[in-house]
Amino acid sequence: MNEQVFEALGIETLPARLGGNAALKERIGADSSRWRVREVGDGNLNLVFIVTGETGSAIVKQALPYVRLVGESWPLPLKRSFFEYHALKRQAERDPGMVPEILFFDEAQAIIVMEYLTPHVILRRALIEGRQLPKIGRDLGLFTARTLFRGSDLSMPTREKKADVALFADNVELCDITENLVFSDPYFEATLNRHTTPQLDGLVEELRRDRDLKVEAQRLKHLFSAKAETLCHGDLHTGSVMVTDEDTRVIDPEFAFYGPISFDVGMLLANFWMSYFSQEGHEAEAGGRDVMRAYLMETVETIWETFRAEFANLWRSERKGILYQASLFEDRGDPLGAEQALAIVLDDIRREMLGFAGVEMHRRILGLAHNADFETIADPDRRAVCESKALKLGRHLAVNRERISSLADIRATAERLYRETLS
Ligand code: SR1
Ligand code: MG
Repeated sequence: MNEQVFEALGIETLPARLGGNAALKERIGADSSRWRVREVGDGNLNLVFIVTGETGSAIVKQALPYVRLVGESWPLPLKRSFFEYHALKRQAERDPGMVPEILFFDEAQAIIVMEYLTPHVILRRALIEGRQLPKIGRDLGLFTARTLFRGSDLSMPTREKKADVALFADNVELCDITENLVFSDPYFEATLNRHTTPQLDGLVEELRRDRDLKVEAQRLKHLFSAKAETLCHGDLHTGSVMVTDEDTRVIDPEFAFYGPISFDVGMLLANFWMSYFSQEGHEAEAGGRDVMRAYLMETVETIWETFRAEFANLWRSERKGILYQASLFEDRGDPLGAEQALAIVLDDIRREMLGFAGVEMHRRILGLAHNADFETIADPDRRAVCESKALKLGRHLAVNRERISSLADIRATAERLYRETLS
């Protein structure tokens, strides 16, 4: 077979197609006639297979030339697999042990063969079940600080960073998805939008008439498209994290792009806040998930505090790039100048991060790509109660982000919104 012609893998064809692959044979066993293949992809874009042989298992992920969620009417280039591979390589260097090990990459077939994480589960699923994972706050805080600091001009040699910006600049179509689906579509009647109707109709109309909100969403889009600060994961939600009680791994960075440091952190926290509001739709009796709700708020605080602390550590120990050089501060006997700059940089990140969180909460309820936290609440009345609270917090974050002084304030606002419809 000509390996240059793309062909989607299937359960039947995979052993014959990859049976000669040395890396896969070494990991799972050489006799491909004994391989068992399951397709487990439940994301919006790709095929994902678990392949099990006599000595082990591996994941085979293949991009399709279209958006799986929508179908062949929405073509999407295979090169996203190339960006995912390169992002995984960089993340593995910047925070070792936090992404799956890559065993093999075939650019023409858009195939990445990687470590099968077991007994890990998708974090979003665990949170829907009401499971509290003890390590995720710290692990995700460290991951975001390390990958985002070490991928920026605070750390990288500028020649290397600029070459990398050029490399990832070609991930145009995936950025285009985010630019439309996150920052614009939720705020008008875009064709692929959907929401829980008629329950949310009034609120949706109100949000789409909200001039302040639309202006903020466009300011955030401007940041997303113009602030090529660091290599972002690009789609860091709770469906992109796999967990056990002891281990946390971040997967799926095919949306990787050079953007604001604040982007990944904001997307991530938004998904914990959505989980917070969705718990009401999953609890067996009123208040049954109170402990879970408190855990989610504490996890948000741990992620942010860990991010800040690790970012500050790296600022003090690894600031070797072109920005805020030590030659201007520490080397001139002015360490306080560097601390002043750090405080300002972190404050900018915090204000941007809240805005990104706000629009992410909106697009998961109003746009094309919803999340299972809300979608698995079968009763639409119950689901709409949860979603409307999340929409209101999202609006508050996006519009008031410059004035919100602490995560404690957000927690108080979220708790007030949660209690709103309780009798
Ligand atoms: C058309 S792709 C929809 C969404 O799925 C991905 O996971 C990203 O979040 C994207 O926005
Ligand atoms: Mg994904």
